[in-house]
Amino acid sequence: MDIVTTDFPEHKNHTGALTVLEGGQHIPFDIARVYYIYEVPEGEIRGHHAHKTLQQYLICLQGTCEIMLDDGKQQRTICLTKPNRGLFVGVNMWRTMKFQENAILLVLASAPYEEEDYIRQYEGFLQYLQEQEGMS
Ligand code: T46
Repeated sequence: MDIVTTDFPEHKNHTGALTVLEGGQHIPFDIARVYYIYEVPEGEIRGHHAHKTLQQYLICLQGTCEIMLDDGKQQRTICLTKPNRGLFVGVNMWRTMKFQENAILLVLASAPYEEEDYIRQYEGFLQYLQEQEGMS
């Protein structure tokens, strides 16, 4: 499984740090939606789904988020601890996110919210992957 993380440019001096993400330059898709997840109880796990078409960048703005990715064959866990580091999560990838206390996860998404794009049952995800393989 290929994992793509990007360290976005940081402008740092004695007054603090600023990170910039420019559409068309740092993010490989047009950003259609931004949302962020916060006030998650320590150790809570969210996600448990995959997307059929949605591409996203996940950025942990504060604290630590562990992102578990599963492509149906392999599993990888990526620990996001820096507010200028983004993790690309593409299609057909089962994901769960574990939050440390006070973590804030920012997500840049390639499309508006659409419940039909979610696969929320793991068995259904494996079946969907098999169907996709059969079609290629
Ligand atoms: C993902 C991970 C990283 C909306 O109404 N609009 C939205 O744009 C989103 C993202 C969610 N919602 C509603 C749907 C649910 O009633 O917010 C509620 C919580 O959503 P969900 O349980 O899907 O949240 P997570 O943290 O499990 O997953 C989210 C995204 O949904 C998902 O696409 O990849 O963050």
